[in-house]
Amino acid sequence: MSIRLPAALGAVLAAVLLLATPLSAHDYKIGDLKIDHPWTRATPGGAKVAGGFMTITNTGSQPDRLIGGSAVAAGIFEVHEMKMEGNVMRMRALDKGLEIKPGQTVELKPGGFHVMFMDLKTPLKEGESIKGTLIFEKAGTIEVEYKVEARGSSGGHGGHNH
Ligand SMILES: [Cu+2]
Repeated sequence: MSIRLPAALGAVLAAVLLLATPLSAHDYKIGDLKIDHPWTRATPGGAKVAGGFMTITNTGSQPDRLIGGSAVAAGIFEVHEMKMEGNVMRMRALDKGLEIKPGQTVELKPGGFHVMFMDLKTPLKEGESIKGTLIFEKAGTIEVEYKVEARGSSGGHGGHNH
């Protein structure tokens, strides 16, 4: 890099870049784990289930597992895996939790690993944040907030039952 910017201009650019960061970005740290942007989707009236998504990175040297958690609106919280079996999308609860190996980043996303809010007491509304926890086997329990995003956000929990 041979381009030199006056210091003042550099500062302006830095400020612009900071402003460009989406306001919805939020992340958490517990022990060696970094949890980036937990989110969920608005539920149509009466729906009793919703998926929760995030990215988890293990910066340590020991494997850990996401084994549970909670969300204020949900009576039941489970860690799930979803995958195609033939033409059918199937989902199952991960009884031993979701492993995050040292140095690994695991993405929980629609159509893949996710957490499941079940027995919802209130609908999830776009723009709200719902409080909850995530429980890791080694790192312990951390409080997080799930941002509620638009109902149609990528993929879906269609095609399978709870
Ligand atoms: Cu599920």
